[in-house]
Amino acid sequence: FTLNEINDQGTIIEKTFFAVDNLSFEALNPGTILLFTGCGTSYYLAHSAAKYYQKITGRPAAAVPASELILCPDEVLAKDAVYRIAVISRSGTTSEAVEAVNKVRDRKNVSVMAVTCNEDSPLCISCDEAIVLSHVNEKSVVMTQSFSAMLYALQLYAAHNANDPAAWNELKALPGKMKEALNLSEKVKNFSESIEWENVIYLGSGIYNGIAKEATLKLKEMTQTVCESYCSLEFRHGPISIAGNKTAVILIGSSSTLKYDLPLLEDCRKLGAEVYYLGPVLSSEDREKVTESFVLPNGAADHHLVLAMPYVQKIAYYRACLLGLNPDLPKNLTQVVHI
Ligand code: F1P
Repeated sequence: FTLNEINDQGTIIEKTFFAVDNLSFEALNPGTILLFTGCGTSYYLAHSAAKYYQKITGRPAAAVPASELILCPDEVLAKDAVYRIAVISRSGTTSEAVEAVNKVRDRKNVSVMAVTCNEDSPLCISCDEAIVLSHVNEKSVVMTQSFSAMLYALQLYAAHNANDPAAWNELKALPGKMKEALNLSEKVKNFSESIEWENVIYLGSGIYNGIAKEATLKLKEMTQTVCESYCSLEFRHGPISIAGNKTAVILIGSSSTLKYDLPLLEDCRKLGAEVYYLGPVLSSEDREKVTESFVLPNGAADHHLVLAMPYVQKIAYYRACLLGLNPDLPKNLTQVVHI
């Protein structure tokens, strides 16, 4: 299922636009903190969703694993603040996500919104509002198109709350660009099948940090490769000691931070690592600074961060095939975690 679900993301993103466009949302007080939460992939999605929401609306947002709301709610939720908690879960049945809602929804400073692909789930039933993407019906254990669709839906939600037609229009262009990205991302196959690397580091800052985290998780889930992710410049402060032969460093970047990020890649290269760039097109001078660049479709902007997903998902998928692993049957994992 996995490759089909990756390759179907153009259609899924298109349907997601219409699904969200048809919804109406409760207006939020500008002081309300949007707290995004989930488990695993859905938690990494929460990272990028929170950064994007804050950037577009100018309102406070953060991300926290659902388990932290269960284990230490008073360290997460301040008594004097007002929260809208967006609980993200493909299945809507992950027990930590459901229990987190039950634990905090009776607080008078908290309201809860479900973001899920399962309309009939306990999560939907226990929340005040929901974004339901019933057209996403993923069979695979690993989440691919559901990540892209739920992140995109939350970006549309952010543009709606910001009352920002320019952002909305940029987002509206995503489905077409996604179809292009699915073709361009085939270029990662050579990289995936290389025997030059054994360990991978994904770097991404701001809205791209959640993408870098999820890229790492995909590779771990499908191939059990040793891999880590960092906010890009954090890598110099200690973790760089693992850069060397057999390490691939992949920056998921934005044009606006290249003047900081490319010197870091050059430093990693001097230490023996192979360095890769995934983002909007580079100048010919900058292209020389990396081993290879995986270029997003023309006109890709920060609004279109979801376009990086087919590339990182295919890196994991093709690597699994090279190693003789079945991406549909990842080791030690089930589609839903119940505790
Ligand atoms: C979240 C999740 C996945 C992970 C694994 C188990 O599920 O933790 O991220 O890949 O397969 O489930 P959900 O709450 O989004 O349904």
